[in-house]
Order: sequence, then structure tokens, then C-alpha cells
Amino acid sequence: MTQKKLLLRMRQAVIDGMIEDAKSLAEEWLGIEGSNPIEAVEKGLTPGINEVGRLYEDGVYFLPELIASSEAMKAALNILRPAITSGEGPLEKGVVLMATIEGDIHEIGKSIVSAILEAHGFRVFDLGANVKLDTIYKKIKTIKPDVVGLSALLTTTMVNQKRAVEHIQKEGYDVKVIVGGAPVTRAWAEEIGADGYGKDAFEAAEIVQELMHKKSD
Ligand code: B12
Repeated sequence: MTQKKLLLRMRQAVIDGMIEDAKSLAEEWLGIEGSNPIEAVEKGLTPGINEVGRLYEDGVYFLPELIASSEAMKAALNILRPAITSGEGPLEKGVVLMATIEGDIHEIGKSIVSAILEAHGFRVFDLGANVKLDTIYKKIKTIKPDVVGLSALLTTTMVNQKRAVEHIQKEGYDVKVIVGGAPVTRAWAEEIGADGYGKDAFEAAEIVQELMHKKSD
């Protein structure tokens, strides 16, 4: 199968919530010599989940379809992720703590950001989704990351990004905070005093690199 066709089939497997298909297509992609796993995420899986979002908004899909599609996307991501990470180890450029904020179970975007940051040579501690603010603070103290990335997909949970930024500033932790997620904007990031915002995983990597440069200046 051509790469273009594989990408289209990956997109469709996510739309149809076909977990096994999504997994085997991801494996097939990795089997192609010289294939780029990031391209599969960007051009296969992500357009699929975006279409699912549209179908949900239009009332064509309901929660069960949304869950099936998410599971298919996650299963394929799990296969691609080890190939995305650079494994640079000692050359790591900095440490990033990633979490989807308390009250919010959306984890796909956050996991993509984690994978892309790893691909750029950062060491990432991914705490998962619906992470309690207290857990984030405790991990900041023990792991001492350079940057904390907080994801929110619900307008109702964005406020927890604000709480986290306020607390981190009040306690004076030596860490930069970046925020993202579909409803999050640059204006929101500025309003709450975050150090950075990224509209997607690639912008996230850019902003983390910039913040690391500022830190070492
Ligand atoms: C998949 C999905 C789900 C899955 C999540 C599975 C999982 N384990 O992650 C399931 C089915 C579980 C789900 C549940 C719910 N969902 Co939902 N879900 C979605 C959907 C369709 C796609 C989200 C997604 O994965 N997108 C793909 C990824 C790649 O994009 P992304 O997350 O935006 O991430 C990118 C960027 O934002 C950025 N980014 C993300 N995080 C970060 C962090 C940092 C630091 C940076 C820099 C960048 C960054 O980079 C990422 C990669 O490029 C969206 C629709 C949409 N249009 O977003 C609705 C959506 C987010 N869900 C919604 C809702 C309402 C819910 C529920 C409340 C539904 C319900 N009634 O129960 C529950 C949530 C319960 C809870 N407490 O959290 C609404 C939110 C509305 C709002 N604005 O508040 C949306 C917008 C759908 C809609 N139109 O109504 N959902």
C-alpha cells in the first residue's frame, strides 16, 4: 500500500473506531523503510480525530463513538510513540512535566505534545490526565522540571490552569509554565500569566526550546 493510502486508512480507522485496524496500520507504517512516525500522527490519526470532533458537534456521533475513536487513536499512538522518541538520553535538552489538568480526562493532545517534545530531545514526565493540582505541585518539587505543560480541553477546566499558574508563582518554584489545548488561546495564556502557549505540539516544542534558551541566558 502507498504511504498516502495508509494515511487515509489510518484516518478512517480512527473515524470508525477500529482499534485493531488502527494498530495494524500503525505497524505497517513503521514497517516502511524511512517512514516518519510523526507524519502518521499529523496526517493520518489527527485528521481522523478532528473529523470525529466535527461529527460529534454535528450530532452525528455520540459519546460511545467518540470513545471508540479515541481508543483507536490511543492504540495507534502507543505503537508509533516509541519510534517518535529520540532516545537521546544524556544529551537531553531539559526536563518537562506534562499533565492534563484536574477535572479533565482528555489526554490525546497532551500525549502527542509529550511525544514530540521527546522527539526534540527533552526528557518528559507525563503524569497523564485528570491530574490533581496537588500532585502537580508535589512532582514539581521532586522532579524539578524546567518546564511544566498543562493541557485543558474543556472550558470548565481551563480555570485550573489559572489556579496552577497562580500557585506556582506564589510559591516561587523555579519552573516555566506553558498551557495548551483546543479551547486555550494565547490571550488566555497571557491573561493568567503563563510563560508560554502552543497551538499544537510543534509550537509546544518551539516554545519549550525558547524558554530553555532564556533560562540558560
Ligand atoms: C476525543 C474526545 C473525547 C474523548 C477523550 C479521550 C481521551 N482519552 O483523551 C472522550 C470520549 C473520553 C471525551 C470525553 C468528554 N468530552 Co470530549 N472531545 C474529544 C474530541 C472529539 C477530540 C479531542 C482530541 O483528542 N483532539 C485531538 C488532539 C490531537 O487535539 P488537542 O487535544 O486539541 O491537542 C492539540 C493542541 O490543542 C495542543 N495541545 C494540547 N494540549 C497541550 C498542552 C500544552 C502545554 C501545549 C503547549 C499544547 C497542547 O497540541 C495538541 C497536538 O497538536 C473533542 C473535539 C475537539 N474538536 O477538540 C471533544 C471535546 C473536547 N469534548 C467535549 C466534551 C464536552 C466532553 C465531555 C464533557 C462529554 C460528556 N458529556 O461527558 C467528556 C469530558 C469529561 C471530562 N471530565 O473530561 C467538548 C468540550 C467543550 C468545551 N469547550 O468545554 C469538545 C470540544 C466536543 C464538543 N464540541 O462538544 N472527549
